Amino acid sequence: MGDNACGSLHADLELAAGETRSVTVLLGVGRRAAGAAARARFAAPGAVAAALAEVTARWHANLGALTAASGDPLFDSFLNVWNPYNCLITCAWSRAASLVYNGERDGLGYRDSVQDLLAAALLDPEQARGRMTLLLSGQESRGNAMPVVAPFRHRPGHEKPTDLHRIRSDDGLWLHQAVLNWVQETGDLAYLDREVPFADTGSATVLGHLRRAIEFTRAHRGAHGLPCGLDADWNDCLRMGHEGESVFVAFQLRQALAIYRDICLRLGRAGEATWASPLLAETDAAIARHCWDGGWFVRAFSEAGDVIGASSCREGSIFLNPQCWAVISGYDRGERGRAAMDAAHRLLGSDHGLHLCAPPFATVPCKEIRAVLFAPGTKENGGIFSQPQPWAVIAECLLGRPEHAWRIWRAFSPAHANDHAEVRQVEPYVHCQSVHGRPSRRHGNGRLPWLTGTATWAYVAATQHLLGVSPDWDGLRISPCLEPAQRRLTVRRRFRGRDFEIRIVNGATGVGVAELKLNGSVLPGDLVPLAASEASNLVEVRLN
Ligand code: IFM
Repeated sequence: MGDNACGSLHADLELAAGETRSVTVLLGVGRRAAGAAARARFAAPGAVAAALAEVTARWHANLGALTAASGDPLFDSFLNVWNPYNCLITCAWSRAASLVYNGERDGLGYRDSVQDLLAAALLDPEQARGRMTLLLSGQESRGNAMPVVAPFRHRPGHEKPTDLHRIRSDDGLWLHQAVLNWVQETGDLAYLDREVPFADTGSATVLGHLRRAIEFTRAHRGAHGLPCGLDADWNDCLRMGHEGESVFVAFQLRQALAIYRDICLRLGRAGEATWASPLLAETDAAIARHCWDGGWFVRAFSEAGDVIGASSCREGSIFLNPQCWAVISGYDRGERGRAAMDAAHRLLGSDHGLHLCAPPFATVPCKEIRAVLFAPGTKENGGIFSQPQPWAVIAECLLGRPEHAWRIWRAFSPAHANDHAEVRQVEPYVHCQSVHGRPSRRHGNGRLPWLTGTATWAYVAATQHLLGVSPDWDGLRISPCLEPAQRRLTVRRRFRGRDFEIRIVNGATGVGVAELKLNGSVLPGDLVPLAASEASNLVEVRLN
């Protein structure tokens, strides 16, 4: 009748006083012979305990990649255990095994799976490399990505090209940040020159794949010179029309171009960097000309020429994503970036996080904004969508505003919701897709736990921006963003096989490094250079 299927097993045991017996329940999917082999293997005494010890050790190794002692036990327990666990489980299952999707889809949703790599790069770089290569081979030779890559039947070089009307405009542009982050984490620059097939035909180096994604986006631009919305962008419900334009994707494009240029400079490919620079300037100019509404950035332009997410709109007059991405993409970290985020706090803020848009949709045609199908204040229709919350945290850290950043963090953090669990309803150790917004009678109720891109972004926001320890080409970049009350904290992090204990002492502002010492020696700037480090290191940081 549409609810979730449930099976149960039971075994009757009669125990004498003091007697101990063990029952092993073996579950799996596969061929009969593999099942028989597994049964034989685990029948041996001690085999189950040994396998469990192996699994436990592997999890500890993964989770031990980064730990923090911040003085806030809720922040620490979530960051040290549950958030990375949520990230790796979400990455492994992607969205394929989700009860939410009722098993209707047996592949990896492209955009979500690429974003999952951001956390996996630190927690399990080898697993991330395999997944990244698979996803790169889900990019088609035109530069777009297949909406779903099904690992078990994926045949790189032989997939049918996706119908242009089914292509999502954002998919391929998540690759740039994911690849950069992985390469900076591992130091494996050679990966950028690895040849990977396209899904349909031909192949290119990883760097070539990144260029192709940019070329595709540039080849599909609309009346304002901004990227076309195509089937949808990150927001599944926003149907701008094929020729409509997405401001969110425009920010993604400018970020992709900036990353591409930086990678090329690093590789010494000046010609490629010179290709990207004017395109970046052109993208910025189109954004400057068309996307600022006076108080915030608009969300999109429909094929019919209507603006979406502007003060003139009666429904959906402001959207959260473009405000965050104007800052994240590096487009504006000054006056407009601050004004845009201020508008987001003012018009979208609540105790449970920032609403995705407001006011909710009620009368727009469903074929333009599918969110109108959801009750006001839920999901994409003005709910508090979880994934953009860490984007807002990151934006505030990049603006150097710790109070805003930490306030948003606490508002959407599952652990911090445990004191109002009866409202949140979702387990306090896992992120959920969205929370009912103010227009809903259930304001504050969380929905759809586990398989959400929130996990990976929350991890990035906490580790790289709040704690401010990020992988860079030559070492670890230190840029914490702390509230005045956070006087000192410690981060332990693995980086390219070496251990770093980073002790941070706050100053008056909570941002900007005043002094940095590596193993007792003062270093200039905010980079801990790998070349100057040892197997085990003490980093002492004093903030401004
Ligand atoms: O970005 C999407 C995601 O791919 C699936 N869940 C909903 C998100 C927002 O529409």
